[in-house]
Order: sequence, then structure tokens, then C-alpha cells
Amino acid sequence: MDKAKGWGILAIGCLVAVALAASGKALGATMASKHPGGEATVAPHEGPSDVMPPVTGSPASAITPARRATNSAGQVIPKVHQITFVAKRTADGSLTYNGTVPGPTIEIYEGDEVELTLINQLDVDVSVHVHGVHYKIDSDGTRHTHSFAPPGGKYLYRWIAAVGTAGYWHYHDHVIGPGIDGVRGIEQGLYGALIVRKAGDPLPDKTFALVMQHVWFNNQRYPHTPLLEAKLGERVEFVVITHGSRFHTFHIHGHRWLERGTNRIIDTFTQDPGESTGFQVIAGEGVGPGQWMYHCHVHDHLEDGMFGFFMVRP
Ligand SMILES: [Cu+2]
Repeated sequence: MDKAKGWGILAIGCLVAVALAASGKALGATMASKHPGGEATVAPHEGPSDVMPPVTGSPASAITPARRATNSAGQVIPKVHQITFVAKRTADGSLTYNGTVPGPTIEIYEGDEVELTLINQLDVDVSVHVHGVHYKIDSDGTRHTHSFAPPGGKYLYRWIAAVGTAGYWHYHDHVIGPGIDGVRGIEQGLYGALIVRKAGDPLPDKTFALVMQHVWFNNQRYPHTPLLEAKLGERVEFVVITHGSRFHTFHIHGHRWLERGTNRIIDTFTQDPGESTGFQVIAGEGVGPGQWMYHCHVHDHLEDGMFGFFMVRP
């Protein structure tokens, strides 16, 4: 909670936990000051090694789980979250929400609402289109509904996390591009994760958002892919999203998890464009600390650098 306020991402009084999740990109000033060294990208290690890179304070490890007030029945008290996204270009040419790729991870509960103000500092129209939750057509984030922010302008989106919408979702721009389809913004970094929880869901110690697109994680190839860091025994949540025109097969070494909605224990899954999912692991459970690899298991993609490391520290 304090972290979220400290980051200055959200409007005053907003309780939603937002993280600049799993980003290898430069950070805004407030973020960097809260997380010294947070502007560092991946440690320049060349490959698997017995020597742990130093702690970087990577934004990949930054999230504050939404430990929210409950009533006497144990239900989370619904809240309207007022969130501000600033669409802007970063020094490396990425298009971003709030300066990071992915944009902030938004974490809410069923029953909550979101009032998201998008401020456009780009020289093209930009929008936020969300998956999974309820919204009226004027919050669709598309060109034909005129629900976008023009250059120098702003737009207000309203989402309702109705009962039945709990899950791992995502949001992205839907208007930048040569046509009405609007895929160019996604390609350049305008995407992020949305988590809708139910009361009583196990809360992670940290959450990482990984977006697979082309042969990238979060628009980076190794060695610039996010370095994900956790301590042994921490509950770590991954939100995995696919964009682009290819399927990807996500895998983490040494860890396994329960596939949502099934009794299957898995360590790999395949995902198509537009899909999102999430899962939780206990860092190093049964296997101990180490520099555990995460990667796409499609060989062409892996060979092109679609991998990174999940650093579990003792
Ligand atoms: Cu792949």
C-alpha cells in the first residue's frame, strides 16, 4: 500500500496495488527514488552461472499485493480505483503507459470499479482497451467508438469488475496503426496486466508480468529480458500474456504449478495471441535457490533470445 502511494502512479487515496512489473526499461523518477538502482536493467551476465548477480532492485520485483480491508463476513469492501496512465515515448523509442513496458500491473477485486484517466503525451491517438471486465461501449478503447485520447488530450475509461470476472486479464492500446485495427501500439509496448481477485485468494509476495510477442519478453531479448528475483519460499505470481502473430510455449525451470480450473500440475503451457493467464509458485520449492531459466520452448524463438532468468536467492 505504502509502496503504491510512494510510486505516485495512482490518484490519492487509491488502494489498488500497481506494479511496474517485470520491466527492463527505464523508470520514472518517483519509481527510481523508491527503488534505488531500479533504473538498472538486467545484470550483464552471459549465461547460466553459479555466481548470483547482485541484487539490482529491479522493477521486476515490485508489486504490493492488495491486502484490502474486509467486513465482518470476510468480504473485501468494494472500492473505486482512480488511476492515471500517461502515454509517452521513452528514450529507447518504446511507446509506454507511465514510462514502462509493460505498463503498471493493476490489481483489483471483484466488486471494484476502475476510473482510468489516460493522458496522451504522444503525437498520435492512443487508447486503453481492456479484457475480461465489464465496461460500456464508450470505454472500448477503439477508433470506431471514438474512445481514445488525441495527442495532448485525455480520455476517461470506466471498468466494472463484476462478480464472475475474476481472473488474469490484460489491457492494451487499440488505435495506433495504419488501419482501424490498431496493432502498432501493442508492438511498441502499450500493454499491461490486470488481475481481478476474489476475496480469500492467496496473495503473492510479488507479481511478475511477462508479455510474449515476436521473440521477446516485454519487448526485450536476452540479455535484456527481465531478471525476476525472489527469495526462497516466497509466493511468486506470474501473469503471462501473448501478443503478436505467433503462439508461444512458456516454461520455467525447476518450478511447477496448478493449472487454473484443473487438477493438472504443469510446468509449461502454450498460449495464443490475445490470451492471458496467471499462476503462483513457491520460489525454489523442493529445488532450492538458483538461477532458474524461464523461456519460450519454441526452438526458433528460444534461439533468438526468448529467455531470461528467475533468480531465487537463499
Ligand atoms: Cu515463442
